[in-house]
Amino acid sequence: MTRTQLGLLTLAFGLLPGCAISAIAERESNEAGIGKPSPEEDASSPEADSGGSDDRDGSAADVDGGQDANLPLPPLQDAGPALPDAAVPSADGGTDASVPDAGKPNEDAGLPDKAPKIDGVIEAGEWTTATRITQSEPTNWGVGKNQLSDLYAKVFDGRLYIALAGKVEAQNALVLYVDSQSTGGSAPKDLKDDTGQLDNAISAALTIPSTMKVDFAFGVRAMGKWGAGLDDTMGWRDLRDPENFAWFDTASVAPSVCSLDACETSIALATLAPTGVSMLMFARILTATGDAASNQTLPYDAPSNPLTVSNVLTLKVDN
Ligand SMILES: [Ca+2]
Ligand SMILES: [Ca+2]
Repeated sequence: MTRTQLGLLTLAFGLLPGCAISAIAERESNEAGIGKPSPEEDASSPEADSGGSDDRDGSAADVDGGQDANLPLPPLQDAGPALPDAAVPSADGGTDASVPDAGKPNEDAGLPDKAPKIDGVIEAGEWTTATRITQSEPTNWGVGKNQLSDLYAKVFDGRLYIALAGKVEAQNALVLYVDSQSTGGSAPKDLKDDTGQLDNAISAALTIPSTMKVDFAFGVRAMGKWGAGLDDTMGWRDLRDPENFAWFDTASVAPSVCSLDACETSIALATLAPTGVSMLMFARILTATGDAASNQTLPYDAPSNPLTVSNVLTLKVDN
């Protein structure tokens, strides 16, 4: 397997003003921002979804489904079939876990590439060979409560590795959408699974480019979590059955860990079963009902209209 160091970053649509894209170079993570209300007081307005250019709007789905955020659902109530185990990546034994890598030089330069350690900590040098995108729009959902600044994506040794720098309150969800299969998938607004703490958020009222149909998603409803099995509030979902998402074990199949300010996860390419040379992805912070999104978008999109996705990350499956 060759490195992803040359991972190609393109955007499906033109970059918008203010877009901060850095495929390889490191930048300071932007934690600055001014105090803004939490989404209860300042959620994006419903009309944000109007005016999208998506020509598949004709079948707008009802993704509401009611507020289930705080219901103590049985863990397996909505679990789909457990999928076959994939190899668990080896830990890389990082020794400086307390130091985020933002702005640091590539300390792995010249060394063999290796798998990131899935521990929720973006360590110095750990993601330097990943494709990285950033955005610096201050959050309008509460500084220190709901934030999203960086997405790292890397294919290594047959697995997709993802890191998301940010945080999310328990009444919301941080979601990464992945289009790995060109022949299938859905627009999020056409997904209809409303059972499970992540499912309404994933089934969000998002308009996406007509060139994209999502097949998988990673989501989390709370920070400070180690994957420990099938988790109602964290992990990967298979969206190929748009009305009954399958889950993946957050420890053995798709290791997932969120510290208080970042999530890391990995999943086998064989599970995502990519059908092309690249995968498309984007991330949002959404209400649990999926009706509103925070203004912070990755890749960067118009902050006033976060429910319309214009820009997506293209990650090469292999080089
Ligand atoms: Ca790590
Ligand atoms: Ca697809």
